[in-house]
Amino acid sequence: MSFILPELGYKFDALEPYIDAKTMEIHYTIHHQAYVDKLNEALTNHHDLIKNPVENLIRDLNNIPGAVRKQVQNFGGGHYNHSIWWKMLKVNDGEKPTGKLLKTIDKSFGSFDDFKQAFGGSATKLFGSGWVWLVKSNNGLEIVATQNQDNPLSMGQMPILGIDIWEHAYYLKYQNRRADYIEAFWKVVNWGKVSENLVNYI
Ligand code: MN3
Repeated sequence: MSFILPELGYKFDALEPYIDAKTMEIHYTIHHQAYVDKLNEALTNHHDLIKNPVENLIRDLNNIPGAVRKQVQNFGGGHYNHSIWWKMLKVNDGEKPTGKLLKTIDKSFGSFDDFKQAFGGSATKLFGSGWVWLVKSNNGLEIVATQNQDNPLSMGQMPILGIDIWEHAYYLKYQNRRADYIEAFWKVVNWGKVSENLVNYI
């Protein structure tokens, strides 16, 4: 057994014009595939680890042997982050959170607009490569930024929405205009999936 690239679930052009088809194709077939390949390569001689779901590996990095811990953190994180992210994306035609998700956002941030501003602000300010997440924690919902391919799961928090802030996620279409990418991101949040994550996450 080894790790495999999961189905994307939609065509490369499904998120046009907000995220372009070429970026999606490269992001999925080259970047995500590379994380999968490098994780498999790193764990070639660790049969006990390779049979685990990737989330189990990154949930407790201290349990990973030191010799491969960094690889699991980087490549396992990259594999896991992208696997959950593809499912969080869908052209939403202006749809907004409803029901329990909206109530929880209001309770944690004041309003949906306040949440968007805080999340977008965190994504704008993130230095270098990383992700910004909306996570479930003991105190309700929080916004967390992670460097590289780290995932909040490693810190005991459950990511229900994320945005990839690596340049490979937006550079072809937006170049240095990260703020435009973040603005466009709101058009492709799959709020139905985020709601599901709030209730069912792992
Ligand atoms: Mn990426």
